[in-house]
Amino acid sequence: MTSRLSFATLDQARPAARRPALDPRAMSTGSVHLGVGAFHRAHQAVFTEDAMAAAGESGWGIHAVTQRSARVAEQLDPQDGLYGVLTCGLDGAGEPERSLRIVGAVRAVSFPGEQTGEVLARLAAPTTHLVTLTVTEKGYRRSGDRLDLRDEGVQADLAALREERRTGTAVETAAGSPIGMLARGLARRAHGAATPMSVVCCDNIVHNGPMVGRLVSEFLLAAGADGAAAWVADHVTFPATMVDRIVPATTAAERAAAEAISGLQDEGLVVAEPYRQWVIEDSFAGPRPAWERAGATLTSDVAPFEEAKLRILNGTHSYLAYRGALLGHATIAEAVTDAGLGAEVSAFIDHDVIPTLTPPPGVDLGQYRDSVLERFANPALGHTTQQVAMDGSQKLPVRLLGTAADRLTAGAIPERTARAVAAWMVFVARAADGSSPLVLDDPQAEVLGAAVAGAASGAALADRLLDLEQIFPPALAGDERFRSAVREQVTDLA
Ligand code: CS2
Repeated sequence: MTSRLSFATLDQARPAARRPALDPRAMSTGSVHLGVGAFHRAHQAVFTEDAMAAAGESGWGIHAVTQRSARVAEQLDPQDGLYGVLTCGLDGAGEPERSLRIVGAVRAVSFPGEQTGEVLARLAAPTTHLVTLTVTEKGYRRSGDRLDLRDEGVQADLAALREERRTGTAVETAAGSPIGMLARGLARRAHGAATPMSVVCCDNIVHNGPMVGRLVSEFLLAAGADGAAAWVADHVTFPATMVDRIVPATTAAERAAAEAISGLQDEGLVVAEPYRQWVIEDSFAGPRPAWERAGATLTSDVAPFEEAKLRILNGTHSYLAYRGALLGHATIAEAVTDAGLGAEVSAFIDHDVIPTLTPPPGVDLGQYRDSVLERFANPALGHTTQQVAMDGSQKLPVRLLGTAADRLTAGAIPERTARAVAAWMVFVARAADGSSPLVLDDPQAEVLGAAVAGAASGAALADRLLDLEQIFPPALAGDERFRSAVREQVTDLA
């Protein structure tokens, strides 16, 4: 039987598997990460480990926290936090090429269920200088731009903080939401060590850092913790970031491939493309890993990078996911290499997206488009259209609707963006009526299902979904030029 990856077996890993860049046993923990999915393990954890190795530091081990379940803890605890990143690229001849590195930067994993106390203590500790987050769009529990104070998880956290303040003793009720957990930790910090902290949002959301700062403040004020809110405003920074690496869900075949390389079983394996990018606003309240020495860009203005990435990469990803799934393509690579669809998304980027963007310093947007489409076409990746199609109600506003609004303001009709939106609508309708293998995996699935049920025509389907204010800002939905473009495109696609 193959042994499982852990400190005890690390030395038995075959030489083809790259070992951690520095000895994980010698690391101390300097940061907390909320939302330890595959993306964090393939992105920030790798940058952090490389930064520690480059700078000869060992103080940036990560205390990672799952959003809800204990699953990642079950994967990583028996492995002493070690896991592999299987990179799937192409060699010079265009043949699939895989390489494996073992990462050791994740030093502990907690899940909110029973371990909220541990996490709160870690957030309050003066040795913690940094929090990073990848909790996905829906994890922020927003309603419009604001924290949804009616959300059950947020309410549980508000009750816990009120109780802690009222009794003056630590309340460790299970965290119900990532923002609640973070704000409860920051409130303790404010009244304890009061050491400054930096909170780095790594989700695909417009102006992600400031958004998290606002939600934390709203939470603290709603809990009556005005003093903590004022302390946070003065001592905690929320740098904005642009994060990029394609990280599909890991399959059994990939676990077997990694095991064949290392000779060790790895339940925490993640899969990624070779490319990775991280642009970070240089606004830190205390020390941070030397991420720039691991290839990250520290800059005073992330906005142009963020906007180009969200609108070109993520916008096109969603377009390919919905249109591709409707055309029967299982993967993004199949969808983008479908000649018709490939041309369609290129034209979308050129005609609708690029005119809305300011090129980031040193970036040619045409080249950026080509590199994104080439990355999507990587056949070694197996990123499914169904995976990217998930959570459309949360993703559309960030990825597509800003483009549409900006084109309308400029006096142009964003026909191609309307087609992308229409593809989502038809996808929703087909997935909701159960007549196809498509799955509607979305926190708003019920609302969407009710909205599309019985829509008698393409135009009716478009109207019903456009009327959902939690997705379509009224100014956009009320623009007749946009509405009729979407109606036409839905009719065409349906
Ligand atoms: C994708 C992203 O699943 C999705 O919605 O668009 O996860 C994408 O792969 C990453 O943002 C790439 O950086």
